[in-house]
Amino acid sequence: MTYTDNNATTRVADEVLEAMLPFFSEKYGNPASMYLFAQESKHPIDAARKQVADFLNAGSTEAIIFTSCGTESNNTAIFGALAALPGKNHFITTAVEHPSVLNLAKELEKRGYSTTILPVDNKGLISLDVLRDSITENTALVSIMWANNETGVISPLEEACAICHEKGVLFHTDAVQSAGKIPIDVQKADVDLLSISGHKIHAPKGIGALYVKSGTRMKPLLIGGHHENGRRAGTQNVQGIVGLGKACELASIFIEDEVTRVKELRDKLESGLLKRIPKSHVNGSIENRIPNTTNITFEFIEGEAMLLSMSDFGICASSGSACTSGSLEPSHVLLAMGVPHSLAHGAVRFSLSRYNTEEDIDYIIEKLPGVIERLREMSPFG
Ligand code: C6P
Repeated sequence: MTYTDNNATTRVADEVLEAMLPFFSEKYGNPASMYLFAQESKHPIDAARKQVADFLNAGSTEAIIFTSCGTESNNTAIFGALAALPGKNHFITTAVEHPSVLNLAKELEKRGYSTTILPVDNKGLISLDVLRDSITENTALVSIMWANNETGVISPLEEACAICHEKGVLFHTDAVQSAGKIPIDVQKADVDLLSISGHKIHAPKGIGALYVKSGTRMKPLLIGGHHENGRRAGTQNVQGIVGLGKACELASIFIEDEVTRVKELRDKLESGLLKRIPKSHVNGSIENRIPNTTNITFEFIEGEAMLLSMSDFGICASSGSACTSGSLEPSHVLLAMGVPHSLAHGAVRFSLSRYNTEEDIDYIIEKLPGVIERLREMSPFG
């Protein structure tokens, strides 16, 4: 199998699995219990919190809340921050966010909030001037993703955050796709809230984290016991937390590989395909991108048909984000960038990880031109 769908999910690193194993059937105590056996699973949570805090340069472990996934981190950040600011009811986000933010914005509208959805240009970038002009006295929170999951385009994050702070507005970023791919320093970026997800960085599915800057007022999304310092109720997912901690430690080590070798592989894949396949082009900014992602439109092709044909050769990629696959609608991200429906339908996202090799890239470059040629012969537009 040739796996190039790492923005959908990643394989769990061997070191992560090894770190997690003792917490299934040996050290399975509930970390909230008093006896010594349970404390054996409490200390590893403290250690993992430190690993996550170090990875983000959070300064303090108190800034980290463990959640179940990126979606929960985004929901906690946005609902939680808005609930703590009842006097203000305006929320700003962008047209290219993941559904865990964009559909939440729609839900907020139903609940009486006013929302502004910032447009993007044909490279997938927001305008800082439009952001500045959109902020009102009533704006409570701005949420802008750090890197887009479909195109890999990186937002002008620090500048956007500075504009919000000048105007006294809280800033959240969905860093699910930038974590592990570009360096993240929450203190340098000065964000108030930041979401990450374990399964995008070689930890398992079912674990995520939210960074909350000290002093940021938040209401919990999940109400119940006093877990996570009263900020997220529910028995802690000890093995997942330990796995996320280890994955963060490894991500710091492998970031160098990501921005050099993985980037070179992505560039080789991209230029190899563009050279061999006529009528193909990259979607989104070429300069401002995370190093592992390329989103390519192959004209006169249905992305879904192409994914199935690629799958026959054991090649895994996606036509957009995994959670909207199966829907017949073209990607909202590409449409927001002004890509016409017909071309948005023919887009394929390849996303690499540190486990990809030169052989993977050579194999895709060898097989894809034939796949496209056959599909184009069958296409009424080809
Ligand atoms: N994107 C994709 O194929 P979860 O899966 O809940 O841990 O994370 C959600 C999420 C939030 N933000 C961004 C930017 C994301 O990319 C994702 C997950 C996957 O693009 C699955 S839809």
